Amino acid sequence: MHLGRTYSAGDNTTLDLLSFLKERNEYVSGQEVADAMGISRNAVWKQIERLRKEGIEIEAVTGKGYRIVDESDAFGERSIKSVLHTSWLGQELLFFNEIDSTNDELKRRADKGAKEGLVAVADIQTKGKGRRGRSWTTPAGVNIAMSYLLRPELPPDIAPMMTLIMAMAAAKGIKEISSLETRIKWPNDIVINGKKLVGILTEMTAEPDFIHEVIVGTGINVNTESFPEEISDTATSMRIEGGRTYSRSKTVAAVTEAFESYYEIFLQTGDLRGLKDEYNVLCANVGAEVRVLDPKGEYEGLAQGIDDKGELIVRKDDGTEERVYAGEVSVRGIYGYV
Ligand code: BT5
Repeated sequence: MHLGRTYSAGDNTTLDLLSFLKERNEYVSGQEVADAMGISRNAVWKQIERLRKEGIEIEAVTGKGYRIVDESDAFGERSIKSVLHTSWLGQELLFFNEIDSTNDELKRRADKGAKEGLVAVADIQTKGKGRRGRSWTTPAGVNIAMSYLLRPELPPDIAPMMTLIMAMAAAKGIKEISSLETRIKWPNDIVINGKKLVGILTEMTAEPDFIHEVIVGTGINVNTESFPEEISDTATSMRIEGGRTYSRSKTVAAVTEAFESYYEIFLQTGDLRGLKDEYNVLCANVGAEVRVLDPKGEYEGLAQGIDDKGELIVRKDDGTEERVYAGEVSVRGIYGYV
């Protein structure tokens, strides 16, 4: 019997079983699984039941054994962990079938001392939040709501940069999974064909000179077929754009892996020096006429791209340049949403 790798019983048994069945991709008898993993047949059966509860479809045929039918729809802690290759981000991962808001859940955990790198993912949010009191819809079975807990040892003014790094990570991860070419609408949206595919909400608790925690929350419309009327003209999904469904677990993994590596580049300098060129290529506003909704006075100009701090440089008609800080103001396209 060739196993390819060794398996041991323990906390990761269910995960190992999932990888084992995936690698074999054929019927495997309960006895063979039990021998390979060093657990009893009864334990194998229990683990199979756990995977099924998580939505992973496993066929059981008398005389042949078990086989994974199609796990592309599975969305849960194990299905995400089985494809997530990060070194610290999401190594502790919470999955909720339903939660008020993944950002709020991480805030509660952070208050109790949760560590940097904790990730919360949910299928449904009952009180998903947008910015400034707006709401974010996360209906059942189709989208991703996820939040990261970060505790950078840096001054609080870096918080808006987290939104920009997240946007880059979402664009990269989505491209990897679907080949869809998205653009970033500075600071917190990912758009495609002029419609919103991803929204990002960064929240921070800090003292004047140090950060307790930053929570970066992302909503990704993956398999949504239609949206509520209020947003049907402005929202889109990977499915609508790509014409097929995509694995939410793999999308979470691809985006999270991308975030981890971008974040590490950010940490080398504590700003966006190492990322801004790549950001500016992805940014839909660059070279576009924008209206800056500054509470101190609105103005229009040509967006030039971001600087090292993630501020959007806007050249006004009189030739002077303004730097727009992501935390304070909104930017609108003059000829449309972007
Ligand atoms: C955002 O706010 O775009 C930030 C959204 C962040 C959502 C994530 S999900 C995980 C984490 N937990 C949370 O509770 N939130 C974060 P803003 O730029 O203010 O945009 C909000 C507006 O987008 C709404 O007023 C609607 O017009 C629109 N909208 C709501 N749901 C949408 C969706 N699913 N897709 C596209 N647009 C949507």
